[in-house]
Amino acid sequence: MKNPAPAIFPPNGIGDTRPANQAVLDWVHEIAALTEPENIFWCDGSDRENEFLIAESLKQNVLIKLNQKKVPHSNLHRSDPNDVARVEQFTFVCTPTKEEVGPTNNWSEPKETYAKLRGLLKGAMRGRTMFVIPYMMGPPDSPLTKIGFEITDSKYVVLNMRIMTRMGEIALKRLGNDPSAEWNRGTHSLLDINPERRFICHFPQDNTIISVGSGYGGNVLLSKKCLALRIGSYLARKQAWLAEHMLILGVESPEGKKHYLAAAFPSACGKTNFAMLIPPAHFKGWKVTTVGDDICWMQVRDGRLYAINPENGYFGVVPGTSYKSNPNAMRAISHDTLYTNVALADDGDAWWEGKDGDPPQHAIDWRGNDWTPASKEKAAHPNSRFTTPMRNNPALDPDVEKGEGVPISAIIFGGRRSDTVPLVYESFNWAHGVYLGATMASETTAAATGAVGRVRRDPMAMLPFCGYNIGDYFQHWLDMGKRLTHPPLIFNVNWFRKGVKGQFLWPGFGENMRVLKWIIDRCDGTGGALKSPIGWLPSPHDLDLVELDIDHKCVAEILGIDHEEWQRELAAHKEFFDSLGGIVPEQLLEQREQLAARFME
Ligand code: OXD
Ligand code: MN
Repeated sequence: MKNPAPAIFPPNGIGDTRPANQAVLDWVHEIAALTEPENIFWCDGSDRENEFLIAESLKQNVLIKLNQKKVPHSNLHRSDPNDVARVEQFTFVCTPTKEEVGPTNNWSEPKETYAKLRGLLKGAMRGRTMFVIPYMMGPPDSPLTKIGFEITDSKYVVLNMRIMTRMGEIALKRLGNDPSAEWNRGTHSLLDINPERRFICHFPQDNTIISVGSGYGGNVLLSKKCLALRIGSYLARKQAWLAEHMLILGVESPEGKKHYLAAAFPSACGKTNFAMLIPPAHFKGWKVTTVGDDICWMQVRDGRLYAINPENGYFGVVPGTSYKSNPNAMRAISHDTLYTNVALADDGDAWWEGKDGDPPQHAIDWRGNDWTPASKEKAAHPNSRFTTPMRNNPALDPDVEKGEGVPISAIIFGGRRSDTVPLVYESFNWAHGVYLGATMASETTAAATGAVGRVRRDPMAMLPFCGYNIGDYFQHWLDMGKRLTHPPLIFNVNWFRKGVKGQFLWPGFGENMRVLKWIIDRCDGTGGALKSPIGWLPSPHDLDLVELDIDHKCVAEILGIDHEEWQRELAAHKEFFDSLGGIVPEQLLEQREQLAARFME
C-alpha cells in the first residue's frame, strides 16, 4: 500500500510526512528493522488519507459499512471475541525498582521486559503495513500539551487515533526540531491477538509504551490510558501538574455566570453522560457544556487549578445510551462515528441494549451471529464503544481549545455504590477532599475484564491508571493543595444508591443537575448544608427538588448516613490503607482517625 497523499511537510527532503526531528526517524527505523513491515505509511491525518483507509478497511472486512442514511459516514468494527476490554492483569509499569510502581501496579523489570517484547515484535509486521501516527494531546497553545508517536499495524487504530487525537502535521509542528524535545514513543502490534501474548507495558523513565497482542481501544489507543494517564501521571508528578481520570464540564446560570467542574468516576460509571447533561425543564436557562469526558490535565495558575482536555474525541460505552440517558451523545454518534462491537440491525443501523425504541426482530450480534429478542446473549457487548469527534457534541464548550484551560471551581469524586454513600456531600477542606478521593470505591463494570459488581477501592478512579506508587500520588495531591490559594471545593457523589427493595433511589441522568446546582451554590457561598461526621451534607430543602417526582422518604434515605454501614466503611478504609503497606501519607491516616472520631462525638 502506498500513501495515497504523500504530504510534503515538513520539507525535509524525504517528500512525505516524516518529521524533521531525527530522533523520531531513528526510532521509527529501529522499530521497522525489528518488525520488518512490508511498507511504512506515515499518517498525515488528512481527510483524503482517512477516506482511503476506510475504503481499504471495508475491503478487508476490518470495517462494516452502516446504513449511510441512518448514520452517515459511520462504520462498525467487530473485535476478536477474546479481546473486548482493558486487561489490567497484563498491564505493566516497568521501572528500575518495584517500589517505584507501588502495590497497585503490575511491575516488571525494564531490561527483561524490553528483551521479551523485542522477541515478540521480531518480524511481527511481516506482510503488514506499519503506520506511523504523529499526534498531539491538548490544544496547540497549551503549556501542558504533549506529543506522541504511535507505530501500529492496525488500520482500526489509525482510524480511532484520528478521531481521538489531533493527528498529523499539527503534532509535527509542535514537536519542532529540537533533538531534546519531549515526545512519547508508542509501539503497537496486533501480533496474533492471543491473550497469552498480550502485554501493555509502560516505561515512564523512557516515555515509552509497547502494547502487543490486543486490538481493543483502551489497550491500543496509546494516547489515552497509556500516555494521557499512566505516563501522564508520572510526568505530572515530576513537572508539578495533575493528570486525572476526570470529565470536565461547564455550568452556566441564566444570568451568564459560569463555573467549571472536574469529576472522577471509575470506568463506565456515567462520566460521558454527566459531561453531556441536559438540565431538566425546571432549570430553564441553565446550560451544561462539555470540555472533556474522560481525561483532565490540570495546572496551577494564579493559585487556582486550570484544566484542559487533552483528547479530541470520545471513546464511550454504547449500551444504555439513549435519548433518555444522553440526548447529546445520541446526536453526536448519529454521524461520523466508528462503532465497535455493537449489533448490526437488518436495515444496516447500529443497535444496542438500551437504545430508544423496540429492539429489532433480527440482528447480527457483536460476534457476527444471528440474534433475536429471544436470544440469551446480548446483541451488543456490554463494553461496546463509540468513537466520535468531540466536535459532534452539540454541547461542546466554546473554551475547549483554550490553551490556559478552564478554571476549576469544584472537583467531584464518585462511584457506583448500592449502599452507605449518600447522594452528595462536601469535604471540610483540601486534605479531607484528598481523603475522599483516596478512599473512593465502586462496584466493578464491564470496562475491564474480571468480575462485574464487586466493590473495589479505586482511588480518584486512577487505580488502573496511576503510573507510579499510589502513596506518592496521594502525597502529590496533598502537595498540589499547598500551592493553591483558591483551591476547588471537593465533593463526593453517588447516583447509584439503592433502597431496601433494590430499586435506585435517585433518578440520575438530567436530574443530576439538582446536585450540580447545590455544588455550584456551595462554590458561590449560597448553598445551605449540615455538618455531619463525613462532611457537609445538604438537607432535603437545600436541594432544589421542585418538579421532581420523588418520594420524600427516598430523599431522606439517599441523604442519610447509617452509622453501622459507616463503621464497616471505616474498617474498609483501614483495610485498604493497610493493604498498601505503609505508603499512605500520615496526613491521610490522620484524616481517617478524625473521621472515626467524628462518629464518636
Ligand atoms: C475508558 C475506561 O475506556 O475508563 O475510558 O476504561
Ligand atoms: Mn475512562
